[in-house]
Amino acid sequence: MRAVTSSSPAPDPGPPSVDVVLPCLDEAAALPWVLERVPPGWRALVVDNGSTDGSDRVARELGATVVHEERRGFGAACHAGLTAATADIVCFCDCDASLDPADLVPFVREVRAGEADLVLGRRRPRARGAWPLHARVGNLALSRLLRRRTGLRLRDLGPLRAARREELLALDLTDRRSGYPLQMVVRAADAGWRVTEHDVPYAPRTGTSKVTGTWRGTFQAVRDMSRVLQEAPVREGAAS
Ligand SMILES: Nc1nc2c(ncn2[C@@H]2O[C@H](COP(=O)(O)OP(=O)(O)O)[C@@H](O)[C@H]2O)c(=O)[nH]1
Ligand SMILES: [Mg+2]
Repeated sequence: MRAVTSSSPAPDPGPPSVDVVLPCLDEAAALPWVLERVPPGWRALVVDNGSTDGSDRVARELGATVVHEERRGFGAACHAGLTAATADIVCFCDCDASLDPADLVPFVREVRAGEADLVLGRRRPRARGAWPLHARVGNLALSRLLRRRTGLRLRDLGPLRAARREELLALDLTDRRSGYPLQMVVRAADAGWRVTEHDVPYAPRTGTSKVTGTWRGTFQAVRDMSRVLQEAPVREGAAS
């Protein structure tokens, strides 16, 4: 038997079975809670979007892989994570401790079993203040518009989700701001994906909101999402 010297490289753990994309803008306070809940064997891809609170260092110290994305915007962060991912299945989760990455386990099982192509978490607030009223109302209105546009009956358009990496890339998403999650669902529906939705607990975030907790963020989200809903369906094989 050959002695293992201290200079031997650590055994290659092999490719991750699942990559979890965690868009992150100044979430140092939330990162420990989020990262310790990423299921074993999965890789946490923290996409740092120009944080100034040391989020990248905290994430690295906690064992996450850090991807840097200069361009601001929720979609820019999510898409950089998707591009950096290598696992067959990619999940998305906010990095603010409002959603638990461990809740993604049944989502991944469903995608792996071929029972769904995109699984979404329907946010169920566990405490007052987890979800501001205007955000809830906006989301409900959005679900109606989505149903009219695609026929999909969803009750939320939450950020917790799982799908296959190559199929996600093939959707060719272009939004890089708040329309990204909606565009993913619209294009998935147009492509005939089976989209399912399951309840997940939604807790008040740690730290301050960048989107729905601010007027500017809310206004921008409404504008971005309206634009996505006005897009003509992408037809396969259509000349570009
Ligand atoms: N809005 C926004 N969020 C970003 C950006 N980059 C990363 N994020 C992350 O996206 C997630 C969702 O943002 P959040 O402020 O919680 O939005 P809210 O849940 O609508 O209040 C958080 O994990 C943010 O840190 C960015 O450039 N803009
Ligand atoms: Mg949030």
